[in-house]
Amino acid sequence: MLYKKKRPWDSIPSSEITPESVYLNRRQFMGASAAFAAGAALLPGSAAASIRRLRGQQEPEVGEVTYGEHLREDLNSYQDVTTYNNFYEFGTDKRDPARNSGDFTTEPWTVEVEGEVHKPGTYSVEDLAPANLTEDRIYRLRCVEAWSMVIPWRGVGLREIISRVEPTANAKYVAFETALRPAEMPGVRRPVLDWPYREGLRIDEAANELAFMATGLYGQDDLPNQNGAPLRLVVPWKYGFKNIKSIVKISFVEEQPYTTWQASAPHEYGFYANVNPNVDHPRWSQARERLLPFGRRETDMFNGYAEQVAHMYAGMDLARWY
Ligand SMILES: Nc1nc2c(c(=O)[nH]1)N[C@H]1C(S)=C(S)[C@@H](COP(=O)(O)O)O[C@H]1N2
Ligand SMILES: [Mo]
Repeated sequence: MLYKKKRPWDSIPSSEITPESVYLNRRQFMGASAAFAAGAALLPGSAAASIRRLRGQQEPEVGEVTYGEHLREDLNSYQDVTTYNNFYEFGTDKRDPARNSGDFTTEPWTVEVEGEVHKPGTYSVEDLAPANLTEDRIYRLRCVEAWSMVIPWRGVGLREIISRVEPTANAKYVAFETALRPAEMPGVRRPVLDWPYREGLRIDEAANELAFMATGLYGQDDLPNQNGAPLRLVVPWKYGFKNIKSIVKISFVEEQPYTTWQASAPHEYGFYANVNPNVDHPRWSQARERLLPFGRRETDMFNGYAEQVAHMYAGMDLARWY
């Protein structure tokens, strides 16, 4: 689906995304891995070739990639997106999710929708994210650990899912829960976090035009397991940990829900967790970030999406958010 007009999430100039990287044309990133090409373009040819060998860079098997002709963003490579992950259920090393999630069963998959909704029940992925509503969106991902990527997702607007299940007037928040399967998830056999992984949004945040439920990436219909197959939240103005993976339950509730990271370290990880360069993590600065694999950049308020989301936080104390 080719974008007919420029949409809000397309509005970040590539000069802001990676000041130090080259401007890639669509053809280049259709076939190759753009972030790698971007990094490589800064290096002499022989160095680029040896880094490519070292990194075992592969051509992503992308289908018809339809991001819109006007987009000129340098994506992170398929390799970066699928081998440098946080998914603690499969281990805490960045390489663990890719290494340990191969046996994770994502078919069949059902999602329980419960609480303050007119249409509670057990839904399939296809019920919640039907193919005819699927679109591609390129978003920045900014981890609270101060690294970032630019990722091309495929999926549906979260508001489409919300409108299908029809929340009641009492629904003030949405809570999400990840699958918990010790037999398939080696990481949950240790009490690293309070499993199952849980996250939540205020209902207006969930209905914001940017909130997205990914079912695929890089022009492919399915997500790799390490990225949260088969269904994973993407809220690009918030720190990465809000992007809960492999969702099995969605609850509409009246009170602000329990979230795993807030419970584990309340003064380090807040419920809102909006990207904010002015509020440091107690143990490190949030002013800048490492744009993988080779970049550095200033962190933007709301990760660059202030225009679409700042209005939701009018009157709240910015300095108090973690
Ligand atoms: N269930 C679950 N979801 C999760 C995590 C996790 O450990 N478990 N890690 C979060 C963090 S900290 C980040 S930065 C993103 C990383 O997403 P990616 O690996 O697809 O880039 O997933 C988030 N979602
Ligand atoms: Mo993260």
